[in-house]
Amino acid sequence: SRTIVAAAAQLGPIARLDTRKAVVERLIALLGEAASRGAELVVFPELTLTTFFPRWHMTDPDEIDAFYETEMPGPDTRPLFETARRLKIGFYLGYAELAVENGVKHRYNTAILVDRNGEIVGTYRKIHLPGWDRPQPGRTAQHLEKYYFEPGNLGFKVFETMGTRIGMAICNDRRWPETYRVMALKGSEMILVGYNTPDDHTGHFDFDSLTQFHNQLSLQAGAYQNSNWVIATAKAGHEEGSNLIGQSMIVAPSGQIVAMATSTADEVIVAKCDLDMAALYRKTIFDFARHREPEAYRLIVET
Ligand code: CDT
Repeated sequence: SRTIVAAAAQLGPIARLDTRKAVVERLIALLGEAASRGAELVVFPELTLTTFFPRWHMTDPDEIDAFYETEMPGPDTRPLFETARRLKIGFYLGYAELAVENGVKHRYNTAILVDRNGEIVGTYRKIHLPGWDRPQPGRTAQHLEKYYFEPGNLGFKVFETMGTRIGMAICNDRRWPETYRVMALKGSEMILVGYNTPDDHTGHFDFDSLTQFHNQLSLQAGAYQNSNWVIATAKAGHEEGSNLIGQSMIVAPSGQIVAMATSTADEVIVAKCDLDMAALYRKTIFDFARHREPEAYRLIVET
């Protein structure tokens, strides 16, 4: 059967003053460990290169710009690409992107897919941006993704590469069923997700105390209901006063978790993914062509 050995390379906290160079050294170490355990594809978190800066309300443009990448790879990230090429390992990397489109600056929460030759073969810009576009009074921790980013303009694409069909999502996207379904309808077999999830992300203790359960629930349901492997990777741990959950995991198309991180530090988890498992569910309970009833779903896209 067709298989790919995939890894989630969870990162522990990144401090505000940590340099890109120091972070990339950690990524290279994780890549090396993943390769030594047989991985062919490694998934890094959302906004991998810096601390999770949307927790702060910054107003100085230079201070803000310092968190974004204007080229990929750039001088700091090139060693990661070179190592991946040498190890023949593909990767997913999330970062803050400052793009100039038609002469206008745009800011996106972005992930790229790099193949085993070190070439960028796919780009995704986060569509579901959680939080607010201005600071919320009374909250100790802010979540200002709508202030720092605009919604992605590339849709949910599926990339044929590394012997499979891969889709990408970023953090909050994983909670929305539409994310997985659009890519599954395009034939994805694997969905890669990086995330940063603070344990107080809603500000309501009743919900926040269920944060890890909701992480698991979303990823397992997304995998099963869409017959996809899901590789989900956290940035975790105590980061600048925020507690980010870990629980990086690899979920099979059956919805079963086949590997999960046990720490909130830098940690690699690996699983051999049988890609034909995606087809198995799609030929049976989730045979979309035979069983879906799109006429009954119109409201979902009409409102
Ligand atoms: N990064 C990200 O999208 N985090 C959200 C939590 C914040 S909601 C205000 C998530 O869905 O995990």
